[in-house]
Amino acid sequence: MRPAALTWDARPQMIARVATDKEKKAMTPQRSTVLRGLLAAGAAAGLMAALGSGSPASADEGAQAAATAKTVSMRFDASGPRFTGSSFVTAGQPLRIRNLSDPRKIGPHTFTLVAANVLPRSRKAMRNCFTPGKICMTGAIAHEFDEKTEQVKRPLVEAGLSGWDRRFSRKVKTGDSWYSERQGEQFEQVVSAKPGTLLRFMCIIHPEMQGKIKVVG
Ligand SMILES: [Cu+2]
Repeated sequence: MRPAALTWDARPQMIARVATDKEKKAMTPQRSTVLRGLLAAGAAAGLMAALGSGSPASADEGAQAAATAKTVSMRFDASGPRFTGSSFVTAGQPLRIRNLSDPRKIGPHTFTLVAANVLPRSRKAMRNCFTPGKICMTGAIAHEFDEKTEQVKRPLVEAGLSGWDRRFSRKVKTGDSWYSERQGEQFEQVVSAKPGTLLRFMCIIHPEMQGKIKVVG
């Protein structure tokens, strides 16, 4: 594991440099699958927005369609990149994640289950999220981000029981996570976490994108 982590050591500097380049040509569409560009988008657009609110996904947009899957959406608007969606989901039922934002504007997203102890809460923690041992880098490694090709080899990281249950934590360096780089893309699987669980989630590309959903019986 250590060699993989070492190759990431230069990443924060690289992100900062790319962010600067990106600012210069803000109107130039970035290559769609370049995580580097995404990180830049996160640094340039993300960290400036929504830091104060830290608002969880709370608008229960799935309530009116109780028979269908509960949904969490990835969005980007004047409030910055954020999650919106259901505040609760029934154990054993599907939870659907939708990417509604334009990757040319904000980059791709991940929906990554995380324990409270790895969630970056401060501006500084978000800025340092892509350093060894921190959740953004741990998650990128789990997704098998290839620095040479700049491709994500493993868009779906499935850990623990089948479905949404396993959270990345300080001790457990893997968890359930879905990577999306296309607008309109969606993914769903059942919630295998027990009733009573509070599932926290974040986007490892935009660390200020955070939310939580309660698992009910
Ligand atoms: Cu994101």
